[in-house]
Amino acid sequence: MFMKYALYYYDACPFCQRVLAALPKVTVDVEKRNVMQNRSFSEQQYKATGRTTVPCLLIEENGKETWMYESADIIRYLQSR
Ligand SMILES: N[C@@H](CCC(=O)N[C@@H](CS)C(=O)NCC(=O)O)C(=O)O
Repeated sequence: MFMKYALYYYDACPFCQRVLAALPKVTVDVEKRNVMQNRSFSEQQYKATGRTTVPCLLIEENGKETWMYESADIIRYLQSR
């Protein structure tokens, strides 16, 4: 099964920092997408979800996209992979 993960975040967001701090200990690769440095990430997120809240985890599973909000949920999800 093909799985890909991308974290939408920006540095000044404390909830994002919690997720970023958890990344070194998870076993999957997570691409970091800084929405302040690249507005197209924000636009993509808004088009898909109607929100620009961060952190947000994009999960791609065999072409199917799932967008997950809430730092605690994202951390729990990644730690269970
Ligand atoms: N409960 C959320 C809080 C996320 C949150 O408040 N993010 C702020 C940045 S620190 C944000 O994106 N606010 C703008 C918005 O919600 O559109 C979490 O833990 O992930």
